[in-house]
Amino acid sequence: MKRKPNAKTRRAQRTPKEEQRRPGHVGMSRNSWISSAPLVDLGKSGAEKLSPFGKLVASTPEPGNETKHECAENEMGPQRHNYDLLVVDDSPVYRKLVEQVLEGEPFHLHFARNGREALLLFEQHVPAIVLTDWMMPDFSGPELCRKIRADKTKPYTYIILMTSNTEKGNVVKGLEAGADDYLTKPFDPGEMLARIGVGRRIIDLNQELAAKSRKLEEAARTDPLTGLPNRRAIEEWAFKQLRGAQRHGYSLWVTLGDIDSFKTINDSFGHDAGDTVIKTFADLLKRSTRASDICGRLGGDEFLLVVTHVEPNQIETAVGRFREEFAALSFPFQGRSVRVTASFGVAGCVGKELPDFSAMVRKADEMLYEAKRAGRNAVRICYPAGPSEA
Ligand code: GH3
Ligand code: MG
Repeated sequence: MKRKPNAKTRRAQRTPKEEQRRPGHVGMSRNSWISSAPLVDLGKSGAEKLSPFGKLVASTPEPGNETKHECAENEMGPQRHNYDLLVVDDSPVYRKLVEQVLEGEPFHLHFARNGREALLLFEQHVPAIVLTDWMMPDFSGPELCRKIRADKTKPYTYIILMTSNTEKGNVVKGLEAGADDYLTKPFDPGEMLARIGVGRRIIDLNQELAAKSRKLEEAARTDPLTGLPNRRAIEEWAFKQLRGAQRHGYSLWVTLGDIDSFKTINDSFGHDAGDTVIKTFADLLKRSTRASDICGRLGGDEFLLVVTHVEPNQIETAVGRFREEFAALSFPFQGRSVRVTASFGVAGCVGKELPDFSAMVRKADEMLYEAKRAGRNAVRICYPAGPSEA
C-alpha cells in the first residue's frame, strides 16, 4: 500500500521552482545559492506604522523612521511573532543540524554559507537573531559581528557566535566584536534553544523599548487637546518643506489663524465651552487641509498652517474658505446659539528665493494683527512681491 508522504518527505521532494513559489519562502528569488528554509509561516506581524501624527493631518512619512522586526502592538503589549533568524555556516552538516533543532520554532530561517552571503541576507531580511560560525571562507564570525554592529540604522540584532572547542579561548574577542553570546560546537540542542530563547527575550525588550520611545516621541510632537501637531512638529515639517520649495521653486504659504475674542467665550460659557470651540476650529482646519500640507496648534487659540503648491491668485480663496466655514457654525452654549469667528494672517514665498521660516511666521503674525485691527473675521495676506491686502 502506498503511504501518504508526511510534511518532511513532501518538502524534501519539492523541486527548487516549487519551493520558490511557496508562500513564506524567503531569500531564493535572486540568490538561489543562498539557501532559505521555509519552516513555519505564521505570517509576519507587519508592524502597523503610525504616522507621526496618527490619522490626523500628516506630513509625508519621515525617511529613516521605518524599522524592520518591529512587532505589532495592541493594548496587551507587543504580540508574539515570527523572528527572522540567520544561520551562517560553511558546513552543510551544521546548517542542517541547526535547521533540525529549530524546526517547529517560530523562526523564518535564512542560511548563508559565508560572510558575503550573510551580509546580503542581513540587508534583505534584517534578522532579529544571527547564529554565526567563527571560521568562514571569506571573513570571520567576529568580522561579521563588527560589520553588523557598524550599521546603526537597523534595529538591534542578537548575535550568537558558534565556536569549536579549540577556538573557545577567543570568545572574549568575539564578544568584544559585538557578539552577545557564544555556543561551543558540537552544540547541545537544548542549550542552543535556551540561548536563542535569551536572544528572543532581549529582542522583545528592545522592541518594547523602541515602541515606548516612539510613543513618547509622538506625544512630544502632538497637542493633547486637538491631536494636531504642535509647534515643534510644524517647525520640523516646515523646515523640510522650505528646502523643497526653494529647490523646486513651488509656492509656500504660512498662515496663522486665531479665534476672535476667544477669551470672552471662556469668560461667558466656561473653559469646557472654550475647549469645544478650539477643537471645532482644529477639526475644520484639519478637514480642509490636504494630506500633503500641515496644520497644527501653536498654543492657546492660535493655529498655524503651511500650504504648498497654491498659486498667489488662489490663496485668498483657500484661506477665505476657512474663515467663512468657521463663521457659519453655531455653538449651543447655555441654551443659546453662539457664533464665533477667526482671523487669518498669511505670508507667502514663491520661486527660488531663500525663505526663512521664522521670518515668514513673523510676517504672517503682522498680517494677523492687521486682520484683527481691521475688525476681526478677516484675512490679510503678504504676497511675495510685497504686502497686499485681501
Ligand atoms: P483676539 O481676538 O485679539 O485674539 O482676542 P482673544 O480673546 O481671542 O485673545 P487672548 O489671547 O486674549 O485670549 C486667548 C485666551 O485663550 C486666553 C487663555 O486663557 C485661553 N486659552 C489658552 N489655552 C486654552 C485652552 O486650551 N482652552 C481654553 N478653553 N482656553 C484657553
Ligand atoms: Mg484670539
